[in-house]
Amino acid sequence: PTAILLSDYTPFSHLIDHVTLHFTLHPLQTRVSARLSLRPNPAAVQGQDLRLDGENLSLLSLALNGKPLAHAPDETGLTIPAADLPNGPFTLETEVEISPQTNTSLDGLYMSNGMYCTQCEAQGFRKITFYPDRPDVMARFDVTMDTDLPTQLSNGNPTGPGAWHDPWPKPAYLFALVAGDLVAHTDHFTTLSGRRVTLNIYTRAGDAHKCAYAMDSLIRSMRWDEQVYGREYDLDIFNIVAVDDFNMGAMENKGLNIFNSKLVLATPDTATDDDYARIEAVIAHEYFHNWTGNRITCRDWFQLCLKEGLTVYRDQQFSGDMRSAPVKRIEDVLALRARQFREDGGPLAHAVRPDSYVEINNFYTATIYEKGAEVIGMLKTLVGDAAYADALNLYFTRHDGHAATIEDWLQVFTDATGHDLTQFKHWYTQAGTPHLTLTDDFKNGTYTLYIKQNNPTTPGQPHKDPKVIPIALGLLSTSGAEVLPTTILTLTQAEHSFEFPNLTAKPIPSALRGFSAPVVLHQTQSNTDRAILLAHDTDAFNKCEAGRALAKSALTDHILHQTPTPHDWLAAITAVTRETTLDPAFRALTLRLPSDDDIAQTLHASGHIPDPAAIHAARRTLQTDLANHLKPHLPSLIAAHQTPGDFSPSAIAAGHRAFRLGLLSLMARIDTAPATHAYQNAKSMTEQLGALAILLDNGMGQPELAQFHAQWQNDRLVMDKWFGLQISMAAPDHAAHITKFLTEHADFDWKNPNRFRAVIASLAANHAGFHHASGQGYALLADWLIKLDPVNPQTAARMSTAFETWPRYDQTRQTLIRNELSRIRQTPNLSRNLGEMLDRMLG
Ligand code: BAL
Ligand code: ZN
Repeated sequence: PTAILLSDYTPFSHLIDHVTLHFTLHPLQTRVSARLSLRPNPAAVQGQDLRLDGENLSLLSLALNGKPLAHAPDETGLTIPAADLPNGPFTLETEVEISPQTNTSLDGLYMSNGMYCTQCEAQGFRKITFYPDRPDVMARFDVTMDTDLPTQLSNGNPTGPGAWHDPWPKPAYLFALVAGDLVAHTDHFTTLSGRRVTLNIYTRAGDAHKCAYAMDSLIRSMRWDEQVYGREYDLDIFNIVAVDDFNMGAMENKGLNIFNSKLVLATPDTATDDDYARIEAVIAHEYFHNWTGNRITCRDWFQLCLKEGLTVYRDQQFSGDMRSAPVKRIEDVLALRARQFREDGGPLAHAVRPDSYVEINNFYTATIYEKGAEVIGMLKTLVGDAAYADALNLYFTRHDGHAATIEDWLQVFTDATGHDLTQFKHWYTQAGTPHLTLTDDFKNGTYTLYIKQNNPTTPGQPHKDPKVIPIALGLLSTSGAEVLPTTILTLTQAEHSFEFPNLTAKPIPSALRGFSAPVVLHQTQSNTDRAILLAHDTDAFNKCEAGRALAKSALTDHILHQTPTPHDWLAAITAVTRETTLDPAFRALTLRLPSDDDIAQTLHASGHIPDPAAIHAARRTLQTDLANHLKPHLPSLIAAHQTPGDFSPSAIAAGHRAFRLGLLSLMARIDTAPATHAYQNAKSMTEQLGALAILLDNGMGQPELAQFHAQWQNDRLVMDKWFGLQISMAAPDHAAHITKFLTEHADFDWKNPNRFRAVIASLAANHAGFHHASGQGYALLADWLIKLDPVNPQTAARMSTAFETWPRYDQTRQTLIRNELSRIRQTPNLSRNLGEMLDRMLG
């Protein structure tokens, strides 16, 4: 398949003023009638053929201005030759037949538990009807449907039973239709200007009581977007539907968001605190898309970060405001490093705005989303909060109703703030994570900081220019006093030096406060300085980061030189753990050792070949040493962080639970009885699952696992957890075996993406198990990708990223992985999705 290039963009030949769709729903023979009101696009080359996209559609009839046409479609669409097209407005009518029941790709119109539903982003609409399936073609839609099912939903406002009118022009990827036997959890929201909006969350009967938190999150999101961004909702109704079979997390279709049910349904006994936090974030994310994505959409799919980066940035701000902003920032950065730095450092590295793709669904990545959000955070730091607000207001007024580009976005900032963003644009066009090296000296009362910037090569981009990098810096004295409050240093060149005069002694730098740029920082810091930062830094991110730096140096020293666990780390962590003035959520994060994959990434970045088994062993040794060091304090701390009374999903209550589980996990290195007791007395899924994880991690928990199954066997979302936990907590020697065993379980419904991910992604997440020297983990993943690909290519391609880190490892593992990648590549009729991923990984 040929690559699509950004440089090939041309406007579509025609504009579509209006679309009327009628669906006669049937599992195997759904009929879709479409009437498109078209006219030549004055901005396009005149006299072109009309090319409509279409896949797996049986064309039943075709007429132009009421006159039948005999053109036959090809594999990817339908062409009406220019000779048949009027010069002015005209109407094109088509009728097609499709089969939702047999559509296992979960893309286009498909069925899930007897419900009809759609997923059209990025290119699913072409599986529903012949249409220019590209985001810059925006039209008003009217939709009607025939079905016996009582719940009949589409975009916009209802105009009658099963009839919907969407007054806002939209691209086809925002189209949605749902028909099912569903129940609604209903509430209302009155907007800033007094519009009363009906809010519904639709679920299967029996799940309606699990929607309260999602509804509360939606109402808070609507209010927040008015207060912080001045954005008001623009329809009479806002519907959300929870679907069990869904490739993504959720989808922002205009007025009809469709959600993976795991990101809607929550009760204290079935959802963990992490689930609650994700539900809040994703409900907000999809709602915020109404302005950043829907009212202003993307000109083409190369501009995906225009809506995704900005909307992630907005949902991160929202969660920070709803919860603890510093804790949220630490969590976001840990996730960024785990997913995006990993991607940026391997064969799948690509720019935030790529300039070529084979399959756009392969670009819904951490780089587009999370690095896309970081770039916006840097822009805000560089221009300042007030100028950022001005720029966003200009963006909303200038581009409302349009399909925009990154150039438009940057132009708005230049026009609103006067900043020249020519060099800043490299963040959008050049892939890879910058590495910064910090050195310093102190002479005659002047402290000098030297910063070197290095931008490693990435596939297809051998040359990189220096980037604009905002570094938030503070300086501390050796007694922990702040001698320089946070100051922004802006790098523009490969090397810089910054001088700080009039100091009485050499200070300790606290660089990259708040993680002010998505870069890897190399600095030689003594453990003494790190301990001072951990104890005294006023920046919560760097305070936590100092603890991680201590832990990482202890771990890498242990792995590379068998150095015993250093006392200064044990003492520093103990002090933070016992510091009652600190937020328990923060203490829980500080207590958590870097993950195995993080240590592997760190070792690789410093020129070492990571040994997964050695990393795993070292991490356990350090945990045990920390447990023994903290032992006298553990029982009282564990008792102090019991959350009394009724369950609250608040960040504060969740922080206590997270901290207590962290302490129980350490305690279990010495004695598992408290974890068993915690399991038996759990009052929430967080506590039940957390205690079970601790037991499994220590080779215990078989009776609890059986009890858990008996209790939850009828709850699909909880059973996903039961499947996943056994694999993610499995000892390295057993992980592949347990995974294989669970894939033979009667409840392993591998066509359900949540269940598939629960099992297969958990194997990939068990670093030492997946990378076991036997290669069994690699072979098992490859077998399942081959099996899933013809059924659900999007999910198969997504899961293949488990292999993206192959260049990190030793020659034997590299060969094992490359052999598996080649084996998958040789499978006949491999999808374009998985094929592209394998080609990029194989290089
Ligand atoms: N647009 C796809 C799902 C999301 O990012 O919201
Ligand atoms: Zn999004």
